[in-house]
Amino acid sequence: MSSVNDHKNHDTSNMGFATQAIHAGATPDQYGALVPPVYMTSTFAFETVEQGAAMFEGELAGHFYSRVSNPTVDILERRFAALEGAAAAVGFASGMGGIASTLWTLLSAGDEIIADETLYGCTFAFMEHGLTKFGVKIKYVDLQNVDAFEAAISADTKIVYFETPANPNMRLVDIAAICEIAKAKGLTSVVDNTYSTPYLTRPIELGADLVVHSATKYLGGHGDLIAGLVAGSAELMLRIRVEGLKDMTGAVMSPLTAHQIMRGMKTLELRMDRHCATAMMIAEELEAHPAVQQVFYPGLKSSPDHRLALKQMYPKGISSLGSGRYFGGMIAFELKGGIEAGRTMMNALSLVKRAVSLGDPDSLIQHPASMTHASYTPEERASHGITDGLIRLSVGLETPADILADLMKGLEAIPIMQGKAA
Ligand code: 4LM
Repeated sequence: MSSVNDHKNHDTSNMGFATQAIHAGATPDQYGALVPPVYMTSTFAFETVEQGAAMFEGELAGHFYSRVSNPTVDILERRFAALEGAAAAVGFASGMGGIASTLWTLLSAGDEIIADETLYGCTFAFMEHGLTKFGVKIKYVDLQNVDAFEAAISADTKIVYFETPANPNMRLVDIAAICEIAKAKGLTSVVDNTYSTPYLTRPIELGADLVVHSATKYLGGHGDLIAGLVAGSAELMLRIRVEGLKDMTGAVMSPLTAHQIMRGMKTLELRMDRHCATAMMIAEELEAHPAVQQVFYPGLKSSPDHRLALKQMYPKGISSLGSGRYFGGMIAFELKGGIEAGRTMMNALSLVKRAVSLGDPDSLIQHPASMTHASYTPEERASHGITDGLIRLSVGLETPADILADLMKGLEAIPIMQGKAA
């Protein structure tokens, strides 16, 4: 197998986040092309039969089939690994492709995962309805409670898995505290860093073994692709590539998608600064609005996770010019009139689009209980902390005052705001 990810061509490792997002992993081509060529090829010719055999044996590095590795995807993988502070990374066809490839590589029948109570709906469905079909056990634990996590670990536990901030209710998990226990107990820790991005949080530096992403979101950053990325040690990533990706899911990233993600990542820091600054402003405005019951945003002083966010989400020493308000671009909130008021509000919006997904330049709003988290039963949602009245907003890159004005127009449409009964 090719040993991609293990060579350095252009050492940017001591440089800033934005520099790495633009340059890390670059391999100059024969023409000096600034943007890496898109190698749209399924296969690669061997010079000799012996050379091909050596690549299949893993004795010789190189690309031989694009389900295993591809030069364009390889540059993205090395660039992304640098951003996450990881030794290696692998690209996938989707976030779910990366999560499935990772967990199928690491688990066998009889093993147990401890997962946080709040997970993206399809990740929950994959665990609850997919992995369990193959004899894997799932234990859901509130991972904000470190003692409960330690107490839940059994002889069968192999993995601890969580999102922070969690989709959709914005709960934060203390990565360092959970991963320290995981390490001491011999578990593999897997953190879904989609909401934070490596600009705000680098789980590997905090002790995590693996970081998974829906690259569909902030990394791609333009709402025009579906992709996943996973980062970790060279040894784990090679296993995930040759077992989970090559043989189990085949969920391979297209070289064209890798090109689009690299274009998107060049502005990740700039975009995140704007997402964060606008989201902070909107969270404060929503919290002050009479129709709003509660806002869930770690940047708010009222958030129970604010202190942890200051510790875990602040890109210390990385950004030289940022806004200083770094709590991500996602907000969840509930209205006093419940989901009925929520439907009225969302249907009255015109700039902010009613759509799932997140991290796009376009502001997006959706109702988790009937959309992204509809794969939970109502009882499961209740016990996993996903309320029916919750509304999720992905704050985009439009002019901040325009996003706010549209949201205020939506809130004004609620009967309670017009003096009528809610
Ligand atoms: C959504 N999310 O929430 P792909 N991990 C997290 C996610 O939010 C998602 C995935 C993985 C949404 C999609 C409709 C935290 C997806 C899965 O969609 O397979 O790239 O990622 O709106």
